[in-house]
Amino acid sequence: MSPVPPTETAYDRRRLRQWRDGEAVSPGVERRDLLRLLAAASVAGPVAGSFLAGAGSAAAATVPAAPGAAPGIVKPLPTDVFTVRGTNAETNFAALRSTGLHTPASHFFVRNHTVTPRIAAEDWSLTVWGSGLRGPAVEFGYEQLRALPSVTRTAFVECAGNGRSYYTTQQRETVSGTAWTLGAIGVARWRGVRLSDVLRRAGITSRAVDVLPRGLDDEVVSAGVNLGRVRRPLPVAKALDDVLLAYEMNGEPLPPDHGFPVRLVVPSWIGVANIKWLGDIEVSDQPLYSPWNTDLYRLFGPAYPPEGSAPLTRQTLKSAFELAPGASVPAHRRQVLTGRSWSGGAPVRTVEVSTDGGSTWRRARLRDTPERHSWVRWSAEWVPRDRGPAVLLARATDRSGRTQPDVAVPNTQGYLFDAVVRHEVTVV
Ligand SMILES: Nc1nc2c(c(=O)[nH]1)N[C@H]1C(S)=C(S)[C@@H](COP(=O)(O)O)O[C@H]1N2
Ligand SMILES: [Mo]
Repeated sequence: MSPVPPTETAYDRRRLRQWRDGEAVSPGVERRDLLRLLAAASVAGPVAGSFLAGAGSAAAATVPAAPGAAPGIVKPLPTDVFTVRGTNAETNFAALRSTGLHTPASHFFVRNHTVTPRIAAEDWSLTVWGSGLRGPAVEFGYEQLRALPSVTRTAFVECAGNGRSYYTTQQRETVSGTAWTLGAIGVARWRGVRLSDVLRRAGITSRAVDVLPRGLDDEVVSAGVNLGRVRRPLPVAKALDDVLLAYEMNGEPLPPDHGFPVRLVVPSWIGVANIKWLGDIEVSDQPLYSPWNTDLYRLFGPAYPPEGSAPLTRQTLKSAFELAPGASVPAHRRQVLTGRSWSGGAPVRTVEVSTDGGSTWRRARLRDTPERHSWVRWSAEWVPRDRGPAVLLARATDRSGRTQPDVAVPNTQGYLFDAVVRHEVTVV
């Protein structure tokens, strides 16, 4: 079988229309609740913000976490490595300077809608079921999955809201959701089974159109609406292309916070596609919906139609310095500025750096061969002269020809920030 890769626009402008017309189903969520969420999501500003905050960042607003601790995250969160944001932990980019291409699990950001569940491999199984299968539901145990042919792939997992805070700080826009800077991304070597192998073994038919992987973590309740368990449909073309059921991260079993025993890895797609603590996969011969591809993870705002953009698929283009915000740098001494750039669209081609707020630019030296689904490390030398505030900028261009713009097109939920970030430092 040679699956047709889904295009950004084809997936899936039709879905919302089909759902509205009653042609698509959204198991577990009342139609009126989805309509409410959808209506709220279409309204720009604080109303949508507070209504949707629950699904994006409930705990950020309501649970005051102690420094270095996030409710529900199992691994240690040292304050030099992570910034806790509600139930989530953002990687401090400066802490990546000492790490390699792959982000160690100890440094990998965590995005939890609720809390990390503790699941024993012996008690776990994956159920594959639905109208898109030839027969009844099929179960796969942990050892059974591990016995299937495995593949290893380097891929980033990056939250769709990564960089969201810059819509506010650089562009003065009001957006809802967790106020990430640039550290809601990590790159790992994932080992696991091809989703396509499992779907074929389960008896997927040519009538299947969507698959809906679902996590075993708690149901998500947002503004009194129970959205059910985290789940987001994937079109069959992507599911059969390069998606993994991963059970290892950087050569070790998945840590609890990153989805033990098994998670989905959907290369180059937005973070929420990478369902952790996978429990079941519905294979459907009808288009499927969940809150995570209807009101959430679409673009709403003046630049988009009232029903929002198509559901988000691939990540965008970004660059970050491995340097603390507001860092002090000594004058008249040679600095090696380092950072990373990545794109969900194509491998990075070039990275340019400016140390004078964008007046002049020079090429950074790429320290890795750019690959799809990954980032590239880079460096640039700088001898700061004038004492006082300075603004550093890094701008990537990928092989599709896209370059990071000066301004990102706003959307109410602050997804897919792609503009060049102004990194302020002080020369002392
Ligand atoms: N079951 C489940 N899967 C999930 C989530 C979740 O809360 N529950 N969060 C999603 C989101 S929004 C992101 S960005 C990634 C984060 O993966 P990480 O925590 O391993 O970095 O997991 C995704 N998968
Ligand atoms: Mo995310």
